[in-house]
Amino acid sequence: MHTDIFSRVLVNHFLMLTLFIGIFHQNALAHTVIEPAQITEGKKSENFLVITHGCGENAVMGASVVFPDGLDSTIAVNGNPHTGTLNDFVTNWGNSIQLYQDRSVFSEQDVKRDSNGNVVGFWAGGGRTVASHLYGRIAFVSSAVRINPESCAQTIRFAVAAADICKITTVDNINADNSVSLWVPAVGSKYDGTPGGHAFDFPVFFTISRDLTANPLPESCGGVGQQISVRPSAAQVDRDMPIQFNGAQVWPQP
Ligand SMILES: [Cu+2]
Repeated sequence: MHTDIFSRVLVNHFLMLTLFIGIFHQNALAHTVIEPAQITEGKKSENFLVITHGCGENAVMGASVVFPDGLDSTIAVNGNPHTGTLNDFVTNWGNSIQLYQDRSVFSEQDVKRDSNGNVVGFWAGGGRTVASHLYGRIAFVSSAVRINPESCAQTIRFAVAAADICKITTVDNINADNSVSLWVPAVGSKYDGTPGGHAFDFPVFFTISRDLTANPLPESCGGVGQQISVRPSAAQVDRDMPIQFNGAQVWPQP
């Protein structure tokens, strides 16, 4: 009887411990990010998309990345909806991203373009995979972005949608069986993921900060800069997330 209770307590403790280690382990894992996550306006920057884990135990076979195009994006100023355009805060956002060709991680890659022909994202995939416990990085460059000198914008934070793909499925099945890891702003697209699921509404952020020396705040701002946030529209995410290769959609499965 005594041993029985003792062993039950022990088993309970062991379960608790496993649970805690599980939770801790999940928190200890980094999410996929852009590094550096913050750059200064007016300066070109060398960046990486860093893939930080697989989909559960599944290795990553490719990644798809979409930046808000600024055409039909949702803009907020200090958290309040802004009805004007992105040009009110950034004067040259279109075509700010270019991908480096580098086959050291995946064998194929290309940029994604909007209706104006501007690069709005990129993908990489095929060849070998990135092991679920290792990091992989995809190099890109961002050109000198300029903050509108007449605005009070101090930082512009872009919510970038990214997917690490471990299994190719149709769009209806992307959330099943550790097929993808999504870092997507939940804007109502097909790539929102599952509420409460891994990294739900936890996009990859890319922030441009104002160069307060070269581009000081106008006096009308009263010395207080604004935080601008830019999220892509659901229509843009749905249009730009799929990967086209040689004229055919290869992910999600059409
Ligand atoms: Cu994660």
